[in-house]
Amino acid sequence: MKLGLILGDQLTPDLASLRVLDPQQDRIVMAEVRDEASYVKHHKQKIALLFSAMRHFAEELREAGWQVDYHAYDANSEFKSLIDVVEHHVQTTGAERLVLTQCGEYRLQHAMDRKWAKQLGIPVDVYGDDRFIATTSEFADWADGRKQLRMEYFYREMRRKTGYLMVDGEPEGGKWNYDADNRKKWDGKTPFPNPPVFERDEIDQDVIALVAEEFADHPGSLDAFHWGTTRSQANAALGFFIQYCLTNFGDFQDAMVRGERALFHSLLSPYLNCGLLTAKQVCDAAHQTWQDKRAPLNAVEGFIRQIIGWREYVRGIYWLHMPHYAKENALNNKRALPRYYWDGDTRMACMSDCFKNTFDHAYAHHIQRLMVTGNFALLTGITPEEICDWYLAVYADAYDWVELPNTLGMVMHADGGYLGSKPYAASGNYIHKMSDYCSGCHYSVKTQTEEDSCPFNSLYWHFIHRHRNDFKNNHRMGMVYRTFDRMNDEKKERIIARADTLLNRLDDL
Ligand code: FAD
Ligand code: DLZ
Ligand code: SF4
Repeated sequence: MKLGLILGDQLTPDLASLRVLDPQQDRIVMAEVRDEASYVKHHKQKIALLFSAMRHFAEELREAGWQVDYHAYDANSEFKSLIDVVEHHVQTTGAERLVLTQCGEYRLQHAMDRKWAKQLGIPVDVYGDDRFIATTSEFADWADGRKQLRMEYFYREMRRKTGYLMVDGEPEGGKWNYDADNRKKWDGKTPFPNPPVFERDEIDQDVIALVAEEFADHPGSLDAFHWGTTRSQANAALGFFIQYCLTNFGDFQDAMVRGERALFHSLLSPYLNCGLLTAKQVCDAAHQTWQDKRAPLNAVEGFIRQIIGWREYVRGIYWLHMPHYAKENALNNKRALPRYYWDGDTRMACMSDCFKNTFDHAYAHHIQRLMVTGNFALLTGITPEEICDWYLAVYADAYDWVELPNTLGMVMHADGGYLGSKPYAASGNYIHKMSDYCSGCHYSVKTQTEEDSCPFNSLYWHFIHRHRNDFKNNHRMGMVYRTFDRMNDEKKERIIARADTLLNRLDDL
């Protein structure tokens, strides 16, 4: 008899490990445990979503004929970690082997590889996670010999592999990438669909009460807990996106609008990452929309690229370079994370709106993460470890394999430009161009050195100035340095002095 361990982000019926187990003979174990629920201070909604989705999945498995032993969270349990639970079950069931699918996170996979088989006294069989489009070794082969990686080239391989938007070996429409069409500010007219709000069943209610009680000191609120927790709700969320959002997804992908949490984004990442939806299912649905002529190419290509391109690419980088990737700090940052990343209280309107979205919904869309809260951390030189822990804690979709390369690589440029060629540093001008935040802000986006000048403006030039040496060989930064050098010395000095003042009182902004 074998014991199959299913982790919280493996809630998929045709998971590799389930395919090799036999419901007649083998048993499944799933467990809510302290160590997984608190290795960072996960947002309350992230824990509630995961625990409830796990409990629903256990039901789904039982209905399909599996014998499932489920450990609900108990703060006083003698079992604090997954290995504690598994050890207990191996002893009580007499299992001869433990079977599982490769963990999403290095932390857990490494612990398993190092000590589980020895501690349990039985073999541990780990199967590759084939819910992803590319295997980790396929990615490693592609990356082999390349000094710098570029998502675009990997993405083209994935287009060829999947056949999405391909016609006779060529990209649909003649171009691989329609990103240039996807940078519009919101037009102020196109109405935003209201994201679905799911009804709560008894399992959800139990879990919400449990999280409120046991994780009261974790960030975020449970008041607007709207995430789906079952496969059918996740499917409904996908259907909603395809029907009401995809058409405008491309055009307004980079836009930000005050008080609007999702715009035309899909809100599907938590389901993809915990296994309630698969990448193939989501991309098939989007591709079908294109084939039925129900959405434009820039939208469908942009959406599919995020999944078979970016999502797969960051996972590849993660597994190729862990564990040392997590320690990289190429820009030698030393500053602590400002207070408002945890309490949300700042006069910067853009940051305040992103924090509100984050704490109310365990969500912020990509440009909010990249160009507002991420950009600010980059410009102010926050230590990569602190900002990575923050992103890992506060979002419902956050798992180390996807959060770390996005934060450490894409946002913080702490891998020295391995993941992306140029830092996404920007002044307030970019935020002003893409949003309506600045009109309602305490600070003025038009000026740089006044008492009420937008902090992003001088901090941007401070970043450029202090990292001249780091970027001296980066051709994509040449133009920025030429602009800086054309400023007269007095102006430069005033900007740098203003930024220094801000850096000395960051918590007060
Ligand atoms: P949409 O805009 O609707 O995009 C569709 C899908 O594409 C997403 O659901 C997601 O699966 C995928 N996707 C898009 N961009 C990326 C990307 N850069 N990397 C990987 N997948 C992508 N995404 C996570 O899933 N988990 C994280 O922990 C995470 N941390 C991030 C941290 C930072 C600093 C940044 C800049 C980005 C991070 N992202 C993360 C990527 C992206 O912001 C989210 O995937 C996206 O905002 C999720 O919302 P959505 O489902 O509405 O996405
Ligand atoms: C994120 C999370 C949380 C909050 N809790 C659990 C849990 O109690 N049990 C579990 O199996 N998984 C949980 N997860 C997801 C895990 O952190 C995730 O499965 C691993 O990190 C993947 O390597
Ligand atoms: Fe953000 Fe600056 Fe605009 Fe205020 S003025 S919203 S701080 S970019």
